[in-house]
Amino acid sequence: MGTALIYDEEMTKYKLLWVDPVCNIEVPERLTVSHDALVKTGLADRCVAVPVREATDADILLVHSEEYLEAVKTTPYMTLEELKDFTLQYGDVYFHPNIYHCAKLAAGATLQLVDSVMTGKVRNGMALVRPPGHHSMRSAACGFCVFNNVAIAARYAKQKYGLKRVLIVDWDVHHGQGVQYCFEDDPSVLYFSWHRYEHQKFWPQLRDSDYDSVGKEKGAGFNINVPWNKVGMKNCDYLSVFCHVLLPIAYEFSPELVLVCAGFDAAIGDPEGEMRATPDVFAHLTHLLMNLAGGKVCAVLEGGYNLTSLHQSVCQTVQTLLGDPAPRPANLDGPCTSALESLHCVRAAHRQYWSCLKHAAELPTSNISTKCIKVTEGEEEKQETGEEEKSAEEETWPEPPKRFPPPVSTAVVLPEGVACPDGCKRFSSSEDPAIVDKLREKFLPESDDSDALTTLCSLTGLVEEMEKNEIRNGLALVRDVSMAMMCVVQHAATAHHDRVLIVCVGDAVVPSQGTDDGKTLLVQFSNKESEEQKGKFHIHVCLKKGCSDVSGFTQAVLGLLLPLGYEYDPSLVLLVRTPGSGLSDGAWQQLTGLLQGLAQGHTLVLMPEGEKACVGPTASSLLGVAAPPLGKLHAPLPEDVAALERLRLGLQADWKLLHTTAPETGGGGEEH
Ligand code: Q6P
Ligand code: ZN
Repeated sequence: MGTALIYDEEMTKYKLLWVDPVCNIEVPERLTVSHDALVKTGLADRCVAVPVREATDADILLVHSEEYLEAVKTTPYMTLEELKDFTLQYGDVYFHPNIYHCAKLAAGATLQLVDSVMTGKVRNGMALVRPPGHHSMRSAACGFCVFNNVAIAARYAKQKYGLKRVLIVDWDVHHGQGVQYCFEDDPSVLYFSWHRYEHQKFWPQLRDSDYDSVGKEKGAGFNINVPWNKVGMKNCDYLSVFCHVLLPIAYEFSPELVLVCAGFDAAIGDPEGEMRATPDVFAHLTHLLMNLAGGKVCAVLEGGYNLTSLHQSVCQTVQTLLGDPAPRPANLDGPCTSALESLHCVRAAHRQYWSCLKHAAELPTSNISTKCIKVTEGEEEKQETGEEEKSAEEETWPEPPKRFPPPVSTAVVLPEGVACPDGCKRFSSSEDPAIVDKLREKFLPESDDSDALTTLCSLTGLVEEMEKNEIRNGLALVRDVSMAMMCVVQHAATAHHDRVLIVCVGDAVVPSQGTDDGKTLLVQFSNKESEEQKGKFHIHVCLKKGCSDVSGFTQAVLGLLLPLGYEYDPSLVLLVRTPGSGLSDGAWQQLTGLLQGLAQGHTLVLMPEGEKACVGPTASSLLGVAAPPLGKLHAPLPEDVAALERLRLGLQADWKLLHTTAPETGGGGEEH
């Protein structure tokens, strides 16, 4: 199951023909540099090349009016003066004799991508297109957009494949108001957008772009706007919104297809966005979506005007779609105050629609929503002084390091008689007598269980191979998970793993000694009454029904474990499943899949010998196969919601990525 790449040079064959400082950033080179970078890095070769096609009138009419389509159809025959005039009736867009042709190809390319994914020809894919789409409306071009590629694709997918739920994630830095207007009253299409807003001072300056536009009528709750009221948002701000807004809602919604309005103007160096997220963040944003909808993710290019950060971000996205491990997330120093304000407002606005947000702070948002009026009425908000402000174009950032997938994806340590799953490699390390002696002394002092010793020996070898990046991840069936866990943790410390995240599912005797030095972070899920918190690095998540309630468990994973994991930034993830954890295969696969965004995919899974049946599903998640969808989630148990919220609040002092509220509105947080 591959990754589709859809591109056609024809879409570079139109450009701005007159002087217009607003439109001169939308250049053909945006496509050529992106495509060239994919070719040069060898990524294009690894994709399945799918040809473009022209969208038909019927396709276009799924979203646009006949009058508008007919009007656009006349543009190829216009003179320069007529084109200029035609352009004037719309905002921030230009026409060219060849743009109608390209707009048909852009929409058609998007539909080809949807077809390739929906028919199972590929798992996921990306379409590099011009003109972009998310601003165009039923009867209007806008913001460089002629036809709304992604909106057309959503309607097409619903019609042709009978889909009931489509998620559109718009990570472009502008608000795709065209998409919002198209699906505002439609609960079958969930639209999420973050965008530079600055209390309505930033283009397109719409009141409708604020967090309180949640959708209308039946579609109420299915439009999610995250307005950025300051520039300079960073990786941490983006990831925080994914963990605390988008992912919980998306998992509750359970889409059958994910469409991404993949603009890259939210990246550093972009003159439009003026944000400061580095290109590698798109690897994580992509990865975090790849376990939704059974992995059916279609990314469609929208904006992105700094040619360097654009091509770097496109490569990060495509490489992640191809399944290569994401780079370690860097500099997650906590979301800024303004981002936390936005986060708080969005969660508050949506709490009545989504059970995952039922507990969202009931704190006031009015002081934030009215700010726009205050700001436009009176003095400009004063910019913080101190550091010299750099213009977006002067920003510099290191090129994202090359991502090398290890030669072996998944190694397994299994007892004889348990078959090695397809695609995995059986692992055993040569038994160095010195190491064997040490292991026996430490872990099996008065036993001559040579099988157990061999297993421990293999585990330590496996950890070393992961450290050397020879093996990506691994899975072991062991007799005593607690002992194996101790052994791996101790060995990891000597094998130069700086930090190990231990995720323990179910009740196990976990070592409490040595878990407060920061070298390990232990997060344990169980139904055992939560004893008092054991410190920053030993976190006990207590759920009433343990891990058997999928909703509560998912909520804990998305809102607690992921932010903790991202902030901790481990070099190894140790995922431990204890006997009788009660976790369903589906939820376990989601957990396994999501955790691989950390530690460059270096996850070692330890499972009890009795759970042979789980080897197959686990291996498949480790190999990068998307987890099966969990289905629409019901509301988690109220007592679990309350307990999780208490835990999150208690941990906020130590972990900034757990914040969902700005200091003035409650909670902690810091200005960047
Ligand atoms: C930006 C228009 C704003 C002037 C303010 C899919 C891509 C896009 C288009 C942005 C249009 N000018 N300086 O459209 O969202 O990036
Ligand atoms: Zn944009």
